[in-house]
Amino acid sequence: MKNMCKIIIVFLSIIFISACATGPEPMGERIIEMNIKAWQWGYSPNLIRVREGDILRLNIISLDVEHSLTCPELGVDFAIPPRGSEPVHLEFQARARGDYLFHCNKPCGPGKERMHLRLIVMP
Ligand SMILES: [Cu+2]
Repeated sequence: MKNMCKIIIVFLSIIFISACATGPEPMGERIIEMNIKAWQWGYSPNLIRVREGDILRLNIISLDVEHSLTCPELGVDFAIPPRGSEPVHLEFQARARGDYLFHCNKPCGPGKERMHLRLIVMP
């Protein structure tokens, strides 16, 4: 009898898990929320992979001076206030697949040319 109960529980669990499982979400329905740190001279994380149509919600802080998150190709030029400020929030949709490079356009020091965040938008 105990074995029969175990079999029924396993069977019902499989049915429940199958009912909960979903396939890939349709384009444009995923919201990707991430915390980004900027500092002299980098971003963390510095690589983000999303799918075409995803909406990115970035909560960004600086660990030191003023920076920016800038990508002319995506029409993004977003100032990041210096350390001690509240996080700033940037939201945009990854509309087209591609490999995008964000940089800092603020005069934050001699290493600013090394500040890059790569966004890969996959099909
Ligand atoms: Cu900077």
